[in-house]
Amino acid sequence: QVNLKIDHLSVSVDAGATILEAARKVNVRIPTLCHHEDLCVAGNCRVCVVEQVGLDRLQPACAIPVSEGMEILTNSMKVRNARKQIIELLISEHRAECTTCYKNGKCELQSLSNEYIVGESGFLPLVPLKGYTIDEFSPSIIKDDSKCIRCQRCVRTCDQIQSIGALTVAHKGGEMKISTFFDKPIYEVVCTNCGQCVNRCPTGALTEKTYINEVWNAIDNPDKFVVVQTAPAVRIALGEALDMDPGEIVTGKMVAALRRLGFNAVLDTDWSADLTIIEEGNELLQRLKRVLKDKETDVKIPMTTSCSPGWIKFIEHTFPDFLEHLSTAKSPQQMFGALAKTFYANKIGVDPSNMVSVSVMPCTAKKFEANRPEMRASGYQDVDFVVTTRELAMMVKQAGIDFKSLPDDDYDSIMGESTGAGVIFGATGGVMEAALRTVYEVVTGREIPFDGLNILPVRGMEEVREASLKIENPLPEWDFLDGVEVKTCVAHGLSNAKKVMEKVKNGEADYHFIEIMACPGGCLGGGGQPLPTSPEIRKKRAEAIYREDAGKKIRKSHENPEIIQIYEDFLVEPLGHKSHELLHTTYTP
Ligand code: HC1
Repeated sequence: QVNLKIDHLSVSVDAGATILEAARKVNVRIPTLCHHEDLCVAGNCRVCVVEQVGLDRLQPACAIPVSEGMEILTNSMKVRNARKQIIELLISEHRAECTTCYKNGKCELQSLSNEYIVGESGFLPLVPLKGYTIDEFSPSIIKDDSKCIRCQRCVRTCDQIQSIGALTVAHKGGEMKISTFFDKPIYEVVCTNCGQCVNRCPTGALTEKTYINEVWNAIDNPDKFVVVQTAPAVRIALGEALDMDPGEIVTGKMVAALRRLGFNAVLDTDWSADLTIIEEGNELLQRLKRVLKDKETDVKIPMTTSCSPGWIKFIEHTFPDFLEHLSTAKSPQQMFGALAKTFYANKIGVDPSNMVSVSVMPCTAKKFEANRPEMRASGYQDVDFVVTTRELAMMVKQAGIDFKSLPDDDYDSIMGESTGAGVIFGATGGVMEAALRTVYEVVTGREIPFDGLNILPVRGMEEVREASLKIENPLPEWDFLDGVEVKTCVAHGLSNAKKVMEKVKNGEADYHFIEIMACPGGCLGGGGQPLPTSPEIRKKRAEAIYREDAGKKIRKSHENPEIIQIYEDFLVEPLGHKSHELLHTTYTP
């Protein structure tokens, strides 16, 4: 332990802790910009400077480790003046169009300039804004260099959390900028559209591309029937953007809000998550049969999940020889979209050319996924517009809805009923848990032997988790699985996906099934979720997801009555002809 004083308050912290961490321990707030809890220290914005008694030079609190007997002043006149000048310099190079900026009210630079009353800065007229680029080509992300303060949070996110390096630092000194390979649009480089950079950008330099106006136009058009689906992880995070605390479950209020916004049908991606389990679970069993029983050698095991579009883009770029390991099942968003404009349109008597399919997702990559050429199985674009959790919150505010006082409404039917297995898709390990609940029961005729259906080994925030499950006394059809230890692996964040895939590539992994989600924590930590993000916030969202699961009457996908019904009415059987036409696809390098 190291003992020091922060603003005359005594504090003890572990050796190696920074001044910033010590200050937080005694509830002293030091402002930061380049610092982020998820990322390594950069120390390049200098906003966190503090005074160390006995030293002339100010110190960046985020980068300097504590030492015994240190005395730190975080709020002296010297510190305040320096901080104000640093903020003024940042503002002088920033296109400060705050009132019209998408990040207005959520911009960390804006908050600081407000706190330090930067209105009368001498720097403002001195440093003219240079020529800048606004890259709007991507369907998911907008990069506006004129608002970049070069803190490099995005660069560190792309490198450390995602192992991609699509964003890099180019040039030096005053010319320094955040760039891409040959300064190409992000749409043309190895960006996976995950939006983790957007979540950590302190200003409006990186934002999601919004489709709010397109959705309002569709709702206002009397000739259009507008259906909306809501992803699992939206219901446990939307409240954060509407003055509620992290971890509050707002499923019913969200449904009520969507109805008041004017959507014609409010349906649930959790329903198609249940459907995904049926299709993907059966695909896994078919692959295992072909390998273990029929001794086929060209069938790819381990099979990996395929619902995270950032992960799909990553494997396409980074491990193109392993694309056949991906399950052919489309993501729940896209299964829903394909069925909305076929099965559902037919059921309610709406011409699919007059249907507009909207999804609310925690994810920026879902915008890209909806636009992929593979996603037109209905004969139309299956999902027309994707809005993030943040965009939905904005629509709720635009409509003047008092979200907190809304009643709890129920989803419409059909394609609105879901199980606990569907909702846990939103947390890392959830797809695996949902699949195991169903697959084990299909193979043995018995419920999976975990207390209360909670398969704890696949839960949690550990970067890579492994779990195995021994099959004993299967039903006669599956006797080749008797005694087989089904080995599974779960990874979240693409740097962890890379570690797992390197093992697969090097023949060091004997897994049967791998779940990969592109974002830290899974979709609950997606690039479209309310700001800010931190390990603590993601933990609260995960706890909420599992509470939602525990509170569901039905917690296994194969017991969802609306899933049973669609096989009876339309799909006939898992992996059947209709399923292949609408619910499965393959990706080519
Ligand atoms: Fe996800 Fe999925 S869980 S990918 O994270 O499989 O975005 O929430 O909607 O499609 O269901 C996201 C979340 C989401 C799909 C489902």
